Amino acid sequence: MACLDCNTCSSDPAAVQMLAVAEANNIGTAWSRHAQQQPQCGFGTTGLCCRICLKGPCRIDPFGQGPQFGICGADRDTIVARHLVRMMAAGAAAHSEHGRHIALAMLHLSQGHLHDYSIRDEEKLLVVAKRLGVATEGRDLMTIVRELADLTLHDFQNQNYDEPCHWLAASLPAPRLKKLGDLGLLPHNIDAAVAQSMSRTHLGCDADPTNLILGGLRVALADLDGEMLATELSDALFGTPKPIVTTSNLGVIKRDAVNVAVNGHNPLLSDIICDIAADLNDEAIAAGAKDGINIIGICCTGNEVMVRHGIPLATNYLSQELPILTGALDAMVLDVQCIMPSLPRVAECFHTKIITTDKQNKIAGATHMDFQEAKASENAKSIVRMAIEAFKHRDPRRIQIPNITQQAIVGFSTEAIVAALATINAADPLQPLVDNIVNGNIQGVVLFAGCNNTKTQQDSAYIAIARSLAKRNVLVLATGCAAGAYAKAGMMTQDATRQYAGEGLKSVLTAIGESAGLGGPLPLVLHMGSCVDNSRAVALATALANKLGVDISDLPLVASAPEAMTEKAVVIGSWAVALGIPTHLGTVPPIVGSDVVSQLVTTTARDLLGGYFIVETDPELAADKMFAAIQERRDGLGIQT
Ligand code: XCC
Repeated sequence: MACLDCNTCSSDPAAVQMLAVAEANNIGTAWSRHAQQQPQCGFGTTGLCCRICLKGPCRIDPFGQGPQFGICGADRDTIVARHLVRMMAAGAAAHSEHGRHIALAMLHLSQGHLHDYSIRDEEKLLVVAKRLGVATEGRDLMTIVRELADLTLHDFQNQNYDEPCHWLAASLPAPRLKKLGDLGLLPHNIDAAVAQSMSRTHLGCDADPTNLILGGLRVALADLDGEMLATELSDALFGTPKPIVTTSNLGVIKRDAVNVAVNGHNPLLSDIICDIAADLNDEAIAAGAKDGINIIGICCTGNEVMVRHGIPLATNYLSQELPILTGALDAMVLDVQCIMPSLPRVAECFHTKIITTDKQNKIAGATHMDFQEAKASENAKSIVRMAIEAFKHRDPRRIQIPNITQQAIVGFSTEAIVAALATINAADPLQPLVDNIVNGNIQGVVLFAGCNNTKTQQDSAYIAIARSLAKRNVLVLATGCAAGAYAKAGMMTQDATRQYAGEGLKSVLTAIGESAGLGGPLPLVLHMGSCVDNSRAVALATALANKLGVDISDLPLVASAPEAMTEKAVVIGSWAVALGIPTHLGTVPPIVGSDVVSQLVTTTARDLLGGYFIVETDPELAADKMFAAIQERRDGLGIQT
């Protein structure tokens, strides 16, 4: 094992503790594998390695001394742009496949094929149905569900290039829709946008970097469509998140319980596991686990069940191997995305059962249970029973659970934020937010999204940037592994607000929190949900823009992904730019080998769309740059304070 200073790997003390266990037992983790990968390839890092055809790989000399063209004749700009577009397409495919899965579940529910699901939030269903133009008055609920599912699936099937995807068209502010439409960026069909991205980047196709990047933005907006429908339909099925108090970090694993972690992204199975867990408590107790079944979350499946049901979050992406090292994790249930293939190897050293559940996402060495929505409860029970069985094979001498937990107040969906504001002004809930932005108590809003990346110390930039901006009275929202970082670090608490918020922000969070019945301020960082729930932040921005009669690009709103890592993070950042949002990346994307592409996603994007990327690896400088972007927007709106 490459020797590591665990403190430089993660700012999370529980992760540091478990990394020492990994070192002592010679068990590989993402961090030791990162060390073994050094030095990483400079051509790949700058985007100058082309692997699109079998004549390659072709490499462009970044310094201009060696080859400047690939064998087919592609130059650095074409190579960088093509690979970037392919990353966006993969990200869009991932999010929208998740969305399709939910939409199909809705369809099958309406057809009477699913007995373990229902519409738990009828009000939400009716609101989104109306927004999408589905008639609701006096109609049977399942007829509405059926039409909404059909309309949603049309976004995957429409062949009329001039008809934009329904969810985008029904959700974005009019000026933004017009701008995107005029530039030809509104996708008509999510699947087609992904296929066209792959097709235009094939050898011998689109070689114009500008045209390629514009195509990339079209698929990025298709990704947003997929995220929107995934979020909204999941809310209808499983409930719209409301504020709830829970806990986070590895200390949520209980010595005397059967611990079952749900990891991945899709709530279709994990939500049912949460439902049925209590039914099997007696079996767990009979097996010797006096605290019964303990469900915990990892990554975005963790976020889904955390914001809806208050399930404790054990950890975020990068430390997903570490719960196994506690010796007390009995099963980890995997669905899709951001799952490390190393999990079965780590679990081999312990008793933990690793269970894959999606037939498109298997891992060698894991047990596969083919999850089917039609048998959801039955499948969920079998999985929990596997965990109970595994519990019997624990080695009590190897149990080391870090005694570290943090409280986390989570569940701030757009609806929950608006409801909290409505306790101040029922007739016009957004007005208090607008008033406080205008009077300067709130300077602006930042959305933290995105992953963990071994290129930086886990979670530390999230924490540093958020504290710096909160001190300057910027309201902080978070999703995905960003939200996981804040939950673990105790930044989703009322104490964090008291400690880190600037005076203006603190007064607003306190007024809203108290009026909403929280008995104190709102937490410093508002947990909006999983990665697809970045669409919630778009909904909030849209509501604000509509209220003010402006475009999203006029709002004092920035986004940040200090540890961007996946193709999904690339595509989220890209649609944020397309919506007009200045978007910070704390890891350097593989585009720096092309000045033309770098220019396109910064200066040109800004001129055309108002949004642009800010690449900055230093957290303090990043906070300064985002704050400056917020000030620029305030100036644009004529707000002087
Ligand atoms: Fe990134 Fe989205 Fe994955 Fe976490 S889980 S590593 S995409 S932040 Ni959503």
